[in-house]
Amino acid sequence: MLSTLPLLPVLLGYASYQVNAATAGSFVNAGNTLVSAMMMFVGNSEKVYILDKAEGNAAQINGHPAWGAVWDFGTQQATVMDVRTNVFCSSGMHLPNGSYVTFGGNGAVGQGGNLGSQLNPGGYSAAWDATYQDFDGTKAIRILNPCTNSDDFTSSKCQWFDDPTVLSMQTMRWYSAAEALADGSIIIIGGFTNGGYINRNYPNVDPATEGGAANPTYEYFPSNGQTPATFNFMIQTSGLNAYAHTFLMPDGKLFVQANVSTVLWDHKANQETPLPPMPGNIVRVYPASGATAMLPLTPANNYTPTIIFCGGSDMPDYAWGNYTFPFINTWDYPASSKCHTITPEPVDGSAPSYVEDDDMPETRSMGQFITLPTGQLLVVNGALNGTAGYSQATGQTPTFAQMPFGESLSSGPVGTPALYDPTKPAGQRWSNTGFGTSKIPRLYHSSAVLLPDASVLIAGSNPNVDVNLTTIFPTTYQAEIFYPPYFSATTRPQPVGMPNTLSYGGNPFDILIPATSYSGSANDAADSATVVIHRSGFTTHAMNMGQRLLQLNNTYTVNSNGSITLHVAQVPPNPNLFTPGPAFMFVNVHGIPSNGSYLIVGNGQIGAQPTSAASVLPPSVRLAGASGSADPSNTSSSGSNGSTTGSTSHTGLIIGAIVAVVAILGAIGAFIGICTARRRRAAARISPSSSSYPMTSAAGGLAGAGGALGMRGAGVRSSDSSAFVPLQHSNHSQAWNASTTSLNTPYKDHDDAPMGRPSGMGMSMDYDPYASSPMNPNPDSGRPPRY
Ligand SMILES: *[C@@H]1O[C@H](CO)[C@@H](O)[C@H](O)[C@H]1NC(C)=O
Ligand SMILES: *[C@@H]1O[C@H](CO)[C@@H](O)[C@H](O)[C@H]1NC(C)=O
Ligand SMILES: *[C@@H]1O[C@H](CO)[C@@H](O)[C@H](O)[C@H]1NC(C)=O
Ligand SMILES: *[C@@H]1O[C@H](CO)[C@@H](O)[C@H](O)[C@H]1NC(C)=O
Ligand SMILES: *[C@@H]1O[C@H](CO)[C@@H](O)[C@H](O)[C@H]1NC(C)=O
Ligand SMILES: *[C@@H]1O[C@H](CO)[C@@H](O)[C@H](O)[C@H]1NC(C)=O
Ligand SMILES: *[C@@H]1O[C@H](CO)[C@@H](O)[C@H](O)[C@H]1NC(C)=O
Ligand SMILES: *[C@@H]1O[C@H](CO)[C@@H](O)[C@H](O)[C@H]1NC(C)=O
Ligand SMILES: *[C@@H]1O[C@H](CO)[C@@H](O)[C@H](O)[C@H]1NC(C)=O
Ligand SMILES: *[C@@H]1O[C@H](CO)[C@@H](O)[C@H](O)[C@H]1NC(C)=O
Ligand SMILES: [Cu+2]
Repeated sequence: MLSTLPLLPVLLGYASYQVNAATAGSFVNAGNTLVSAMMMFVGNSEKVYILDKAEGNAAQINGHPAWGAVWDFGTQQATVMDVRTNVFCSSGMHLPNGSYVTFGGNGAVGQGGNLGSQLNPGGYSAAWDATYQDFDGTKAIRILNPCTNSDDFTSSKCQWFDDPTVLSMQTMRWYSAAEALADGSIIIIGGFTNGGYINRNYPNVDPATEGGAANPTYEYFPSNGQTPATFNFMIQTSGLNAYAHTFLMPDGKLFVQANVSTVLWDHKANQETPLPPMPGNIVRVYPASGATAMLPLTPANNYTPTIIFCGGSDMPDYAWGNYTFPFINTWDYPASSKCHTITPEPVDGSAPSYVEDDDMPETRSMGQFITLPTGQLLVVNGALNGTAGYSQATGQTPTFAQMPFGESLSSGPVGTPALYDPTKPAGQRWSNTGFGTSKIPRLYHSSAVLLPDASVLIAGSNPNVDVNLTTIFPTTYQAEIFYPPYFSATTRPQPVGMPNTLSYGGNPFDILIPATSYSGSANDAADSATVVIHRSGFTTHAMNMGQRLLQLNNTYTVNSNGSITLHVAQVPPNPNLFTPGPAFMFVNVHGIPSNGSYLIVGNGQIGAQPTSAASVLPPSVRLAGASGSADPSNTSSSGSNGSTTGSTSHTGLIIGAIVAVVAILGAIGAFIGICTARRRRAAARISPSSSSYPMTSAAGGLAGAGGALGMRGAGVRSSDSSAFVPLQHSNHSQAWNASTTSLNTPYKDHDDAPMGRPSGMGMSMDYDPYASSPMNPNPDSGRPPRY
C-alpha cells in the first residue's frame, strides 16, 4: 500500500515553487526524499525511484520505517513505498521492458544497524527484525515496473516485487556489480556475503573466499540454471573488488576494473585477457570511489567505447585495512585529482593503454560522473579527503569519541560540480566557471541522476550506520537540482516526431526541428544538430550503473520555412553498444539539448534482439537563407565558452530560505504529529547541514574545509567498535567455517527459517514473478516467529 505524509509535500511544494528558477550553474531545492537517497533511478518522464538501506527514517509505511520512495518530477514531492528486504548497498540495472531490478543487499538489521531480532542459522546475520521489519536482502532480486500518474500506484504492478521466497539469487551478494548484456539479461558479479569496509581480512591469506566472507563468483538474471562459477579476477583483486566497474564492450566482452587491475573478460567462456594496471596505484572502486563513466559513443568515434576514471584514492595497501575499518585516518589522506582514460578495444587493433587526462579542479573521492545529453560529463558530489564507508574507529583512532567527523571516513565535502568536455584539447577539458556551490555535503551514500529536462537530481548522503541528524555529516533527505550551463538558454529545441521505440538497424526516421527552436542560420543549426539516446542508469555509491550515451547518425534537410528535418538512423545493429531497454532521446542544437523523450530500445523482451542492416540515410540538403526564428538572446548556452550566469550568492539565498522552511516544517510536524514513531530522531529534523562548515567552492583547491574541529570529542560513546561490527562478525576466517559454507554450491537456509530462500530459481527466460502471487503479501502473515 502506498501512504503519504499529507502535509509535508504541500509545504515543500510551496518551497520549491518559490525557488525553482532554472538558472544555469545553480543548485535549487528539489524537495524532501523522505528516505535518504542511497540509490535512485529515473523510471519514466514523471518518476524517480529512491532506495535507502533499512534504517530508522521518520517516514513510516505499513508500521515500519520506510526505505523506499518515489519522487515526482512535476511536483518534486516524494511518497514512501514499501520494500521488504534490506536493499543496503545493492546493485541495480534496467530491463528490456523498462522495469528496473536490484540485486542483493544485507541481512536484516534493527536500530543502530544491529543484527535483526530473528537470526539466521549460525547467528552471524539475521533473517528479519521486529522493529524495522526488514527481511534479509543478501540474495534478493527486486523488480519495479515504473508507473505514471495515470496508473493505479496502489496496484501490485506499480509496487516493488520483493519476495525472496519466490525470486532470489543463488548466492549472497552485498556490493555486487551488475551489467546488462545484449539480450537484456544481466550479469551479477562478486560481492561480500555479509558486510565490511573492504573485502579482505588482513593479512589476506584467503583471497578467494576470505573464509566465506567474499563471493568471487558471478551469476545471471534471469538465471541460466548453472551454479555460479568463480571469476578469477575477483581473487586477483581481492580486498578492493566491491562494485567492480563493469562495462559491456562492442564484441560482448566485459571490461572490468577493480583494485588497480583491469581485465577484458569473455564471461561466456570465463576467459580473461589482462589489460594494463591503473597508473599511479590509484584505486577507483568503492571505497576509493572514483568517478567513472563511458564517454559518448558517436559516429565520429565509430561507436568505440572509452572509459574515463577520475579521482579515487592511492592509499598504500596497508592503509586499506580490513573488513572492520581502514588502518589509517582516511579523512587526512587527500583523494586523487587524476584522470585516466582507456579504450579497451581500439579500432586499429593497437594494444589498449591508460592515458593520463587533465586533472580535475580538485581532489575527489565519491565524485560521480553524470553524462549530459550534449556529450559533456559533469562530476558532482564527493570529498577532498578520505574514502567512502563509515566506521566508529580506525586503526589509528581507537574510540568513536575521537572520530573527528562522526562515522564518516571522508572530510572536505566538495560542493561545486565540474564539467568535463572530451572534445576540448588537452589542458582545457575541465571547467567550473560560474558554477554555484551546494551547501549540502554529498558524501558516502549520496547519489545523482540526469532528469528528463537535462538537469541533474542530487540527493542522499549518509555516512552513518543508522539515521543521525545531529552529526556533522548527517543523514540527508534534502534533494537538489543542479542546472548545467545550457540552462542559460531559455529557448530549448522542441523537436517534433520523437519515436517511442527504436530498433537495431532498419529504416531511418525523421524528426522536425521547428524554426522557433533556434536562432541564426538554418544550415549552421542543422550542422550542429545531434540526436542522442541517453540512459541515466542506476545510481549508487558514486556510480551510475548502466549509464550510457549513444549518438544516432543523422543527415538533414533544411526547409524554406526555417525548420530542419533530421533524418535519423536507428541504433547501430549491435545490441552490445546499447542494450535493450529504456532511454531518453534528446536533440541538441548548438549545444542546447531538448527535453528528453522516453523510449524503449529493442523489442522490450529478454532474449536475442532482432537486428537489421544499419540505416541508410539520404544525403543532407542545405538551403542558404533559411534561418531560425527564436530570439538569439534566448538560445545561447553559457557552456564552457566563458561567461555564465551561475549564481553562488543566489544559491545561498535559496538554501537559506529552504532551511527556514524546513525548520518551520519540523515545528509543525512535531505539533500535529506527522511522525509518530522514533521521536528521538524526529526532534532533530532541522538539518544542521545548512552551512555549519565550509564547502569547497568554485575556486577549487584544498584549502578551507577544516571547520570540523568543534565536533571533536562530541558524542562520547563507550563502544569503541566499528560501525560494521554487526555486519562483519562472520568475516573472521576463524569464525566462519568455509567447509560448511561453500559458495560453489547453492546456499541453503535452515529449514525452519520462514524467510529462508530457496536457491537457484532456474528460471526460464520468460519467468515473470508477477505471474505467481507473492507468498506473503501481507507483512503480518509473513512475520517470522519472534526469537
Ligand atoms: C590489490 O591487489 C593486489 C594484488 O594485485 C594486492 O596485493 C593488494 O593487497 C590488493 N589491495 C587490497 C587493499 O586488497
Ligand atoms: C553516418 O551517415 C553518413 C551518411 O549516410 C555515412 O556516410 C556514415 O558512414 C555514417 N556513419 C556511421 C558511423 O555509420
Ligand atoms: C581488522 O583488523 C583489526 C586491527 O588489526 C582487528 O582488530 C580486527 O579484528 C580485524 N577485523 C577482522 C574482521 O578480522
Ligand atoms: C585533508 O588532508 C590534508 C592532508 O592531511 C589536511 O591538511 C587537511 O586538513 C584535510 N582536510 C580536511 C577537511 O580534513
Ligand atoms: C521541458 O520539461 C520541463 C519540465 O517538465 C517543462 O517545464 C518544460 O516546459 C519543457 N520544455 C520544453 C521545451 O518542452
Ligand atoms: C527571449 O528574449 C527576450 C529579449 O531578451 C525576452 O524578452 C524574452 O522574455 C525571452 N523569452 C524567453 C522565453 O525567455
Ligand atoms: C515547415 O516546413 C516543413 C517541411 O515542409 C513542414 O513539415 C512544417 O510543418 C512547416 N512548418 C510550419 C510552421 O509551417
Ligand atoms: C561555443 O562557441 C562556439 C564558437 O563560438 C560555438 O560553436 C559553440 O556552439 C559554443 N558552445 C556552447 C556550448 O555554447
Ligand atoms: C550521532 O552522531 C553523534 C556523533 O557524531 C553521536 O554523538 C550521536 O550519538 C549520534 N546519534 C545517534 C542517534 O546515533
Ligand atoms: C518486465 O520484465 C520483468 C522481467 O522479465 C518482469 O518481471 C516484469 O513483470 C515486466 N514488467 C512488465 C510491466 O511486464
Ligand atoms: Cu554502501
